[in-house]
Amino acid sequence: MKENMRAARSAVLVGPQGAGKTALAAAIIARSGGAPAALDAAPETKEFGMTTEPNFARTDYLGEKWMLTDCPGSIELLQASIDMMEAADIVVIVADPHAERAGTLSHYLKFLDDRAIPHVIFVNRLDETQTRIRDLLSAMQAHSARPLVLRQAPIREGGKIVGAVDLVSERAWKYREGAPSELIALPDGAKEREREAREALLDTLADFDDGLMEQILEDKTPPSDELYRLMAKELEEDLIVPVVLGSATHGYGVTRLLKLLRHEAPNVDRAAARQRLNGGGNVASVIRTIYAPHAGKISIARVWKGAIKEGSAINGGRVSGLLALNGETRGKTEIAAAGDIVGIPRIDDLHFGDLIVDGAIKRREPAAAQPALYALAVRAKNDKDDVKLSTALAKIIEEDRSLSTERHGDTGETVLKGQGDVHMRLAAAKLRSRYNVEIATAPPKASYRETIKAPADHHARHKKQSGGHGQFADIKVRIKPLARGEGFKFDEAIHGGSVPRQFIPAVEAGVVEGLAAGPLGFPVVDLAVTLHDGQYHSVDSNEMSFKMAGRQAMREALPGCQPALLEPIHRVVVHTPTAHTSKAHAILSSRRGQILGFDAREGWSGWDSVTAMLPEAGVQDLIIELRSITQGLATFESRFDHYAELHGRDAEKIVAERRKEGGGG
Ligand SMILES: Nc1nc2c(ncn2[C@@H]2O[C@H](COP(=O)(O)OP(=O)(O)O)[C@@H](O)[C@H]2O)c(=O)[nH]1
Ligand SMILES: [Mg+2]
Repeated sequence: MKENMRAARSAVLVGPQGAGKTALAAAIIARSGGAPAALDAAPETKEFGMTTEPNFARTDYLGEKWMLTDCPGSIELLQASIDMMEAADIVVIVADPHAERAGTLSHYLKFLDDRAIPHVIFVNRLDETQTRIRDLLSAMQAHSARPLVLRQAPIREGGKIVGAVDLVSERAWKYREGAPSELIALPDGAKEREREAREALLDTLADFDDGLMEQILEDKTPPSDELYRLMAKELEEDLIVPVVLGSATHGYGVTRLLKLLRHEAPNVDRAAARQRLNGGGNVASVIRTIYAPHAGKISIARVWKGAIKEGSAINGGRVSGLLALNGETRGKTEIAAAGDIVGIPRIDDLHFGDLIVDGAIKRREPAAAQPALYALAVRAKNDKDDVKLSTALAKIIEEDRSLSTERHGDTGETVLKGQGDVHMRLAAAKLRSRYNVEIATAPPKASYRETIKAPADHHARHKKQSGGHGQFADIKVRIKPLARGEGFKFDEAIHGGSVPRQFIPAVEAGVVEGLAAGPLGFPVVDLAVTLHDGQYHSVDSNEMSFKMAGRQAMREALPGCQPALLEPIHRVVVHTPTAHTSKAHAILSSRRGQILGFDAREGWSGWDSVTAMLPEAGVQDLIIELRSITQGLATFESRFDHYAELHGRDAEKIVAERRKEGGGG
């Protein structure tokens, strides 16, 4: 690398699935003259027909180095885009040209607005549509806190877009298939529209610059280079969002985009400052982890300052085989300098978010991952693969932090949690193709409980005579229902030592054991048990005997206390674009949800939040139904709130299922 070469900049491509991100990344590489990169080489890409993990590539454009990251578009893989955007110098949102699909940009726009990350929008696929750019722009604007600034006005012939006018230079370009556009005279028909659009652009720029405002008020025309300078400054400060036009597969608008990136994308120090990465001479951070067949763990890091060199040490481990990433190809490199994105192989101590400061790992708490929206109980189809499954799961979870596992406290199931059914199927495909483990999945069981509705007095006697010492314990207990949420209470009212002090804790322990599974087969809650009388035998009584008596008392008495099933109820907040709010209501109601109310979603224009109490059983595949009616956009938060009694057929079904599994009496 030449000493005076500008530090590499990172452009991250995000946007909805099918918008053309991968095609645009390929077009950028081709147009800039970079070595073609095999993008989408992951084995799952074919099976799922989409980008399934970020593609890292690099190219040089007019002597400047670019790190390109092409992200998956599926909303279920949003985490990858979030993590990549966080470390970007500039984000290119690749947009679908249809105004009615503008909402698909909202998750990206919201994140970028909140984090003040510079971003531009590339409206793709303009070869295919007759979309009015004005309508599209206002539809997209509804989802952006920052003003969108159209940088080009389309030139049409017979309804088709054939070129564009740059609204700053006022030069017109005619698109050429797969080649840089041709400079043409501005067609008469486009002049009026060009003037209007340019005025809008100047007005928006002037909103953040008094000097420009004055010039406009005095009817002066600012020079182009002054406008370009302002544009770059306002983009760097994330005050405006430039919008450009084109078609990735035809190569339209690609040179314009490259020039915009070249002149206006900020340097690496801005992203470093945004992440408060000061101090240290050589600073990098881990932005992703991958496990490659044969190569093992590769920590993908971005260098923010100084360099990482082949042969240097990280926490005492030697950096060996530093990798330049270009699509499927991972070439060896000697050094990664500021701005570069590089693969560091086999340093097991490195994890997502870690900083590497002068060869030492500094752990940093990463931003919270996307909350889980969907879960499945998983097990290896073949029992002997159990251990293999848990190691493989740990690896795919390290690669994708919106995936997690949990051991279900009640049922002992391993539950895999993620963002939706595609995410789960992708995990299963990875386990199969990369780790050779087949899994079986099932909806996880809800955490049912049971309680009692009637009190009882019970006398239990545990007695056994077998050779030498016998066992003897006799207790009388009062059992009483408690209010919802009060749990379990035990006390004693023993007079005159009918049950000796030292045996009372044993009675309690036995009762607790007896409550682990009640007559319906579930843990029993919300009841009080009072030990008030009993008998003992000076030789045959011991702790074990009293414990047995406590357990026996519960087993015998509870069926007569009107057992009742309790189901877990979650407080659920569904976030949805306003257009779908009433459908979200309907979905919640159809799942026995009780709507508590709805409101505008805080910080999201054009969105509502609907709050409801929803049985846990209705939370399980809620995201699938919600997405199917909201262009995949709706999401929700959910947390356990309370237990509520469940009667009738629904309850009977659950109890019957539990019996079939061998629980309950
Ligand atoms: N007609 C047309 N098709 C495009 C354009 N850009 C991408 N495509 C096609 O749309 C499909 C999805 O593109 P892809 O780049 O994989 O989308 P991604 O999910 O955003 O990465 C592919 O078949 C592309 O060839 C475009 O500008 N015009
Ligand atoms: Mg793609």
